[in-house]
Amino acid sequence: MTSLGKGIGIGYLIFVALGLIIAVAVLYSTKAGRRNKGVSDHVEKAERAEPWWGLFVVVLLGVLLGLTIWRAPWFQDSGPGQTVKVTGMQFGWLVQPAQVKANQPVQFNVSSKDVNHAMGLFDPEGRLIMNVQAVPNYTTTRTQTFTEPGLYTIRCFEFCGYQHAKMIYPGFKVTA
Ligand SMILES: [Cu+2]
Repeated sequence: MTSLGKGIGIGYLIFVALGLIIAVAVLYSTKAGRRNKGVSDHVEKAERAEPWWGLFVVVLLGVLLGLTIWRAPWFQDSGPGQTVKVTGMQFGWLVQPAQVKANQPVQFNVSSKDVNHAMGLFDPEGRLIMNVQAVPNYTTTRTQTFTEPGLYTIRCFEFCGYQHAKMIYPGFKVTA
């Protein structure tokens, strides 16, 4: 083990020990104490209401979770199922299909038929928005949601031979 690894290990142990000490201290401090004599009525009433407030919080959090979990990105990724297969080859791109819908996630499965290429994806204003290696015998997956309809361009971003500069695919269409 390197000295850095040892240091990190010891630091981690110290953190765990500190955490345990704090947890015990909190547990001890919140232990129910002996009831004071002459505690006022409204305090007792409030104490009786405590479980209901606890239930209220649990129900509220449950409702909020139920309302918002559907927006979590892992559901979006598997959503409407727009999948585009992009294959690079000397010297061009195969894009299937060449048209997708905006505002719905698109999964790109990027690969190559021969040598290493890279898929540089440009939006209609010419800004680079994605750059993925296209590797032979391997599929790289990227998910992208387009917000702007228009014609997008793919350019090769990995020098792959004498016509590398001609590997331009200008017609990837995003519809509204
Ligand atoms: Cu190329």
